[in-house]
Amino acid sequence: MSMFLDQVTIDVKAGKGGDGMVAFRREKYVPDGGPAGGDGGHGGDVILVVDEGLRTLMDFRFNRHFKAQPGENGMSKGMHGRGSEDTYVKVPQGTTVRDAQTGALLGDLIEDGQTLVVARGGRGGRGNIRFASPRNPAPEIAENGEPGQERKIELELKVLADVGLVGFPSVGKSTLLSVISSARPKIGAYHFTTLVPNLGMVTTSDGRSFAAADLPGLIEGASQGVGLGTQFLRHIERTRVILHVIDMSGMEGRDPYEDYEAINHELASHNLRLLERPQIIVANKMDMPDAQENLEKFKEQLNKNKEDEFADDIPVFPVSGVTRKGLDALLNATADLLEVTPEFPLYEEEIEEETVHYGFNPDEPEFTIDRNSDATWVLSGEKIEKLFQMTNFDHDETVMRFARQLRGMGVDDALRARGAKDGDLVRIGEFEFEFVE
Ligand SMILES: Nc1nc2c(ncn2[C@@H]2O[C@H](COP(=O)(O)OP(=O)(O)OP(=O)(O)O)[C@@H](O)[C@H]2O)c(=O)[nH]1
Ligand SMILES: [Mg+2]
Repeated sequence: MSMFLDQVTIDVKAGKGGDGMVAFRREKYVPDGGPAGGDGGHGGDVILVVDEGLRTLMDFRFNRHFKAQPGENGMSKGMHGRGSEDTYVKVPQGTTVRDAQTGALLGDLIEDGQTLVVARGGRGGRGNIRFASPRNPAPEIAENGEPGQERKIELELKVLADVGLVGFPSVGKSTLLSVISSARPKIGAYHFTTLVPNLGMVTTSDGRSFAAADLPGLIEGASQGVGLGTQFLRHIERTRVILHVIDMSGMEGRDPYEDYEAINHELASHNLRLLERPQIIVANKMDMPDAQENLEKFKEQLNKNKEDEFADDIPVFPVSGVTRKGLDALLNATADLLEVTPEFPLYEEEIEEETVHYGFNPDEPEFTIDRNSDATWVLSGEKIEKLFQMTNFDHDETVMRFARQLRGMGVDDALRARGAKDGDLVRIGEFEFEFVE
C-alpha cells in the first residue's frame, strides 16, 4: 500500500455548551436571596487549520475522530462556566472539505494557517439569573447547554502546484523535477517508479519561482481506471501550466507523437478541463542517439495536425534531464507562461455558508408527529429535540416552561388534531410524558 493518502472521511464532534445553574444568593443579612445561577460556558469548536509542513492526509490514517471539549457548567454566585478551548486539526495545503452526507462544499483550504470551523460548539445554557422578571423574581429555571454540532466530513487533497509534469512512465519526469528543484523523488529505469505526487519549488535563472508537481506516469486508458495515473489526476487540477514530458529517445519502442496524443487523450477524457491549461512540450532525453531525428519527425507531425495554420504553435523545448541541457530556457518560458495564465476556478459551486448557529433550517417543520405501534405519540424534529436537550428536568418550573414552549410551538393543538386523548403517552427521544388536555 502506498504511503500516501489523499482522500479520507472523518468524524467531527464539537463540545456541548455548559449547563446553566439554578442557585440563589445566601448572604448574611439578605433574607430572600435573589437568583444567582450563572450561565454555562461555550463548547469548543472543531476547526481545521492548514499546516504548510504537511504533504498528505496520512495523519488521518488511524485517527479519524475529532472531538472538542464541553463548556464548563454555570456556578453559584452568578459565576459563568468557562468556555472550552477549540480543537484544531491540521490539514495540508490544498485540502477540499465537504459535508459527507450532503456533499456540500464547506471550504477549500489553501493558505498556510487558514482555518475552517467544521463543527460548532454549543452555546452555554442560561442560568436562572437570566430568567428573573418582576413577575417571577426567583425563577427555578435554567437551560442546559446546547449540543455541539456533529457530522462526517470528507477531506480531499489536491496538491498545490503551479505546474504539473505529466507523461508516460519512465519519460524522465522525476529526473526533471530533481534537477530543477530541491525535491528528491525516486528515479528508476522501470515503469511507475513514482507512486505518489512529489512537489518541488523551482527557481528560474532570473529569480522567479513556482511550485511544480511530478505525477505518477499516465498510460493510455488511465482515465478508464487502467494503470495508476487516474487516481492522481486530481493533483493537476490546481495547476495552471502543464509540462508534457516526452521521451524523444524512442528507446522503449513507442512513437513520441503517439505518446503525445495518448496523454492528451487521457487529460481530455477525465472531464477535469485539464486540456484547457496551456502546455509546454518537454522533449526529453535529447542526449540519446536517435533523439534529434525523432524530434524533427515529432515537430513535423505536430505542425501537420495543427487545427488551422493561424493557431499558435505549442512550444517545444528540447532538454536532457541527465545533462541538464536546455533547462534554463524551459524554466524561463514556463515562468513567462505562468505570468499570463489565470487561475482555473476549481469549483463552480458556491462554498456553503453555514446557517446561523442558533438558527434552524426554515424549510424544516419545527416538529413532526408519528404514532408508534405501541400507540405512543412520537415527536421528532431538530428544533423540538434541541429544546428537549436544553431543558433541565430537575426543576419543576423548568419542566413547566418546556410544556409552555411546546404549546407555543403548536404541539398540543397538533396532537389533539391527530386524535391524542388525555392520558396518552407522548415521547421525545427517550423521554415520555402524558398528554394532558
Ligand atoms: N538518457 C537519459 N535518460 C534519462 C533522462 N531522464 C531520465 N532518464 C532515465 O529514464 C529513467 C526513468 O526516469 P524517471 O525520472 O524515473 O522517469 P519518470 O517519468 O519519473 O517515471 P515514472 O515515475 O515511472 O513515471 C531513469 O532510468 C532515468 O535515469 C535523460 O534526459 N536522458
Ligand atoms: Mg517518476
